[in-house]
Amino acid sequence: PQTVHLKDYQPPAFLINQVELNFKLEPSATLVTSLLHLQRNPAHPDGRAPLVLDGQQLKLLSVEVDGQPLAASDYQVTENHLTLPQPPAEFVLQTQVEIDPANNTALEGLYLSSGNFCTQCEAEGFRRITYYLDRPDVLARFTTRIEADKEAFPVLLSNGNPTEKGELDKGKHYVIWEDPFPKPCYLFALVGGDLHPVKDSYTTSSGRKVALEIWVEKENLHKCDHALESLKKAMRWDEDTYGREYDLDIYMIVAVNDFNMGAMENKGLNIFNSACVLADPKSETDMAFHRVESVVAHEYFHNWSGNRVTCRDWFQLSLKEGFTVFRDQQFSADQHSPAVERIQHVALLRTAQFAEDASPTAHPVRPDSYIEINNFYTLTVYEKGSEVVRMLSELVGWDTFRKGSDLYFERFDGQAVTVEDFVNCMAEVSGLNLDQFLIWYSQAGTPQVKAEGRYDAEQKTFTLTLKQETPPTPGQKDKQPLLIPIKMGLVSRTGHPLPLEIDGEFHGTETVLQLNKAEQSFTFHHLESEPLPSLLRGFSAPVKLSYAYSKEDLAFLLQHDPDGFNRWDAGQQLALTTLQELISAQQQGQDLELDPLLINTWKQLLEGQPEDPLMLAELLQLPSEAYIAEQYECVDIDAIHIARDYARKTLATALYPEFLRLYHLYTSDQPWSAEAQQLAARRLKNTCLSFLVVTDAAEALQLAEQQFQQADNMTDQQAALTCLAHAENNQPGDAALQAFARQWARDPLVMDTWFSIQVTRPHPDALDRVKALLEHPAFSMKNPNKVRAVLGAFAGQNRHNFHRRDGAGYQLLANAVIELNKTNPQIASRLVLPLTRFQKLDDFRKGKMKEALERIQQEKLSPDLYEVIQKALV
Ligand code: B3K
Ligand code: ZN
Repeated sequence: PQTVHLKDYQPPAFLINQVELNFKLEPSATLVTSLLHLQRNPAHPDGRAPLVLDGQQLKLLSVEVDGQPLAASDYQVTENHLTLPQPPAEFVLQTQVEIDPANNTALEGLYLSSGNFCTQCEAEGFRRITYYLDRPDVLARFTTRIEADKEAFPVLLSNGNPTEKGELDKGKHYVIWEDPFPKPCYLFALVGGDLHPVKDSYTTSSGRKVALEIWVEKENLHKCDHALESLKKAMRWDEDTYGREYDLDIYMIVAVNDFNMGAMENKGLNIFNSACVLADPKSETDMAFHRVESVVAHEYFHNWSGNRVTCRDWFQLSLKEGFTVFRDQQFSADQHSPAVERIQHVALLRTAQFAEDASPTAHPVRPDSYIEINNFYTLTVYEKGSEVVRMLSELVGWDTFRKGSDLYFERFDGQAVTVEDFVNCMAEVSGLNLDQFLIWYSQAGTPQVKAEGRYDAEQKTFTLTLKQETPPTPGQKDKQPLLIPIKMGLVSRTGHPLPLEIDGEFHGTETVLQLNKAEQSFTFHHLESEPLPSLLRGFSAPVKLSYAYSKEDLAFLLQHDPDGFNRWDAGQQLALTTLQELISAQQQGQDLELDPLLINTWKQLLEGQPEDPLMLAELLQLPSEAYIAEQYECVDIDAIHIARDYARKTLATALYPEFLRLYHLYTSDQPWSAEAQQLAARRLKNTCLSFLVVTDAAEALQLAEQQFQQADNMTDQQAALTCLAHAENNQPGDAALQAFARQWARDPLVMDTWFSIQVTRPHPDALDRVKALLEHPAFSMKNPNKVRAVLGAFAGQNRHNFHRRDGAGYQLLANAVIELNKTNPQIASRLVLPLTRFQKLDDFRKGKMKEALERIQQEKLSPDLYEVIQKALV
């Protein structure tokens, strides 16, 4: 396979002004006729370059230039290209190809899902539909005519506005769609099937009426309200916050069951994984409701950040993804609790993205080379990319950031641009020099910031010294200092925010320090007594910051830090330090004893009437095993699991009455509502229940069983089921799992959670359960949601069982990867990642993981897997 490099970018040799597509849909033999209005690109250096179109797995039937059939000697066809060596400067090219959607298991291009036609073209799927210049910097106007059997495929959709439809012979019908906005082909979409709409409308701020439609299978019609409401909220929010209005007369969302990722922002016709659009309180949890809202918003926001202004090449992916994730996070923060939203995003970043940064697949937010671009839809490009945009917004301030985004959308509307174009807009409106800031896009790895504080009682000064260092990553040994914004404050030992005076300048009680050298000191004046620093508030930069706090300091900050995020983080650090003591004890064969400081701190949290129950539920989450592992150079899987498990049980036993009191306080017999207070109550109550059940007390198991049976909503039912299925005593859990499967057998999304709950069991039989579930009639390797629910959840969320010393977990995963390599390379390449994270494990496990990878390597690999495995095994 070939490596593509950012430095080799060249503009396309030809431009396409207009595309006319004609589809005759047949499951195993769809005919695609395409008319491309081509013209030489004056910006290309070679005025005689051939026309090289991309195409994969296409059966070419005919080629015509300006209406004249070409002889076979006038063009060349290879596995991936159709080449016209000497085309005219301006002409119309017609090609006709046949494709086989029914056998398309890769779910890229045109395929069938539950009998319905749908497409996925990002990043390079359009070349599996027809010959084309499949690159994001070729923007064209599309007209799409779709013809199909009317009974089997009554609904035919594509981008833009419907302009014509009619009946044809032999029970066929057709529809024509016209998209007035020039777009790259990765935003093309087509749907044909037996689907049903939920309809609404939205009036934009300038008074245009937009039809809104969500298309689903009939049995899911009752699950669309939430997505529809979310869409309207997102449309309003983007007008209010970014001044961005929707531009077509219709906005459609289609739900499909087989989808490689969450959703796709195709112009005017989003296609969604049904898990990211369907939500009903009886069958979906609060978490699923939140996911639907944020994914609907994310795809909607792409209409500007991605579609109207798109990427020059795929290296610029974060230009649209990082910015759009930032926008959807802002949106969610405005709908819910900003602190809790921030906590959850940071928790994901600090475990999964930091782990990626420390792995063989580490790459910068803007990678500089790839073999398979689908491998780069990563946490680094999305989540770290969003952090980079967030830092920009903090550096220039919101009002200026908004001016910069206005300038960006106006200046580049209808164009395909680069990360520099975006950052330059911010530099221009702010007057700041952002050259050093750009390193965030090109340098991989998680920067480490060591902070030290020194109080001088005589001078009444506090000096904060910050040192930054980024560890080497594959292919990038030497790292440069970054511009790191450190939002901070000082807190007095009596719990008050202190005024900040640096070099005679006053900064109120909170400031953003700009760390831009390897080492820098900041001195704060006029401090009567030794303060406690509160650093990296709101997680102002995606770095690992360390400061030598005592556990008492952390307990104090947990109570007194004015920043909500930092209060939570102090609690996490306190728990982490305490857990690390247990881990050492376990490793040295000593008895485990939990520091009473943690118990007492939690006791205080649990007493009285909580001010913010949602936040309290976050404060009561012990750091995950994955996050604990992040702290070590050499990870002891078993000690981490044992220590954390012990801490949970000890806290649960010591604070049983407190958990029980809060459980009852937040249990109500009111019917389910989406309202914030109720949502918070459910989350806190279910957190308490999970601690109660850990004690294995009969009373606690009974409460869980009762909640399981009586719940009128999936949040409560699923939480109780998880408690039961993960309890030490198998019996009530097994009964509940059976009852649940009987109740929900016909709902595939609910069955996904049923699978996941079982494969994340802490018990030693987890792997056997996984094997059994792979044979379950509701499981299918062809359905990505099922693969993620069983294999993804096991490898990702059941660490100590996946990392069993006998290597059985690795073998199981390798077998699945080998199977998926043949059918769905994208999913195979995702699923293999846990096997590549062996750097910090013991030699024995390392050996077993590499063996599993080497076994996969024996296969004829797709470029996707080839790239990942080759990086892991160098
Ligand atoms: N842009 C799509 C992701 C496409 C993934 C292709 N492998 C969804 C999104 O980020 O909104
Ligand atoms: Zn996106």
